[in-house]
Amino acid sequence: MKKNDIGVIGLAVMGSNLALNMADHGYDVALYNRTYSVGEKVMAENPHDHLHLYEALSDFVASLSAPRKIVLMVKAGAPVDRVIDGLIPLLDQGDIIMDGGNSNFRDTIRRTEAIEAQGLRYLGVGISGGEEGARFGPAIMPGGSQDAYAHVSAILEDISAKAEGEPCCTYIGTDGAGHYVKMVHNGIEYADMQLIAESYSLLKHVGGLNNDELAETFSEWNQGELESFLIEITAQIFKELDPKTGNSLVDMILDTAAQKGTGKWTAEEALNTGTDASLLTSAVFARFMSADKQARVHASKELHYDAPTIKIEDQKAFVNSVKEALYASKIIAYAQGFDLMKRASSEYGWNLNFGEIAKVFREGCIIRAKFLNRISEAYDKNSDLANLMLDSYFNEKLTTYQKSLRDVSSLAIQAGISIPAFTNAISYFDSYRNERSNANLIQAQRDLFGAHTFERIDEEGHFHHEWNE
Ligand code: NBP
Repeated sequence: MKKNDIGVIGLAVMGSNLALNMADHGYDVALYNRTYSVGEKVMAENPHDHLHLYEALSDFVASLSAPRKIVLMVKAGAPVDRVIDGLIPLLDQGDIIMDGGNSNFRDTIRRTEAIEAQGLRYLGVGISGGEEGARFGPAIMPGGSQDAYAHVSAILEDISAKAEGEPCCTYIGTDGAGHYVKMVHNGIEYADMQLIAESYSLLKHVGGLNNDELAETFSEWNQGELESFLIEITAQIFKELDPKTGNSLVDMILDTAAQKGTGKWTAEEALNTGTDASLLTSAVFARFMSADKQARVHASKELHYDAPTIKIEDQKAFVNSVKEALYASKIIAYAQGFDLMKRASSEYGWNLNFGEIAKVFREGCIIRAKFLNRISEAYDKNSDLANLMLDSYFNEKLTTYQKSLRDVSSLAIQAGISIPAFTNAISYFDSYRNERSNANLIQAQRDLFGAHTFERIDEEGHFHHEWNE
């Protein structure tokens, strides 16, 4: 009997759709889920000649061709370890386990070491695109040994999204590299969403746009350099009506944003690697603040600011300024995300290829955007680019658009509208281009209270000064 090409364990939203995607590409896919009835439901709802469900894990494993290729699509964290523990006794040398969930890259590094020590092979595979992506073509970021990747590259590339005919799937680097890049993708996604949300605040509260005008504005923006999945769905959201009340649905949604952890990990990694990712991090903090609804409702009655009336003389020009501010900030968000990956690459020994990573993000994933081609071109021109903002295209855009970012940020501050991502963007830009910072004073303070020493501008070495009492 013909053996199955690949197996999928975990048949919730992501696993079932990924399996269907593989089956559509002609692969015979073995399926297993801890709760068998979940698998039965998937089979009943999606009958497919290439899908084969097994009740016993041993039968699932035995049905696979050698070397066995098994994708785990279970909840990240302890469930991944539980499934691996159950699988290991059933596998043979050289078999390949792939974790396609949002695992923490440190767990992936640990699992790679433990599993490969037993003669098996392990890949940590970042997959982005949600349900739709999994079903019809996600962006895929595989990490692990290249030898293991060679056995699964054809399947992963087949099922991935395609951008200009190229698969949005490329080998990222050893052990946790794939999950790291997926984590940073999610950190950038948080920033992209926060910047769009802040643009919404400005357009609505300062510009006075109603939801129909907002829909039209975002649709227009999606025709130009901001063209992206997130701008497209934002335009769509403003058109949607609430079936219960007939109001705009967006106005009926509670203003508390949820999060599942990858944004927080990105912020932690910024601190761990000593990277200024203040814009990305501000997007995570903004979600925390949004979730503190009760405190905000209370504070809104206690903390007052009499905002001056801000009159926008030319609404069209204001909308254009917000667009330029958004584009400039988006450049800065990606500059921080890629800087984080650059530092991680050297810290964890991954030798990441940033041009290829930008290409993988072009389709299938949530941050897919026209803009990604520019990033990949920038790294094609100079693979060792110190910061994305220094690329000639992005430099020119920042030179032109920074005025709008400064203008709308000032207006928002005057109006009392919170815009942490915009203000962090301009602050990062100004601190990165500042040849002489104010840290001379910090060093003086450190030396005065703690004898931490300082370096001098005119002489090599570390000095301590006996400060006057
Ligand atoms: P979930 O993250 O909701 O996980 C549900 C699956 O995990 C079910 O198959 C469940 O089996 C299984 N599972 C659990 Br929970 N504990 C288990 C255990 N101890 N042993 C065996 N199986 C266990 O599924 P998902 O939303 O499809 O996501 C799968 C992975 O993909 C996650 O890591 C997620 O973060 C990642 N991801 C999700 C999205 C998205 O848009 N949803 C996007 C990108 C990445 P059961 O049926 O028996 O409970």
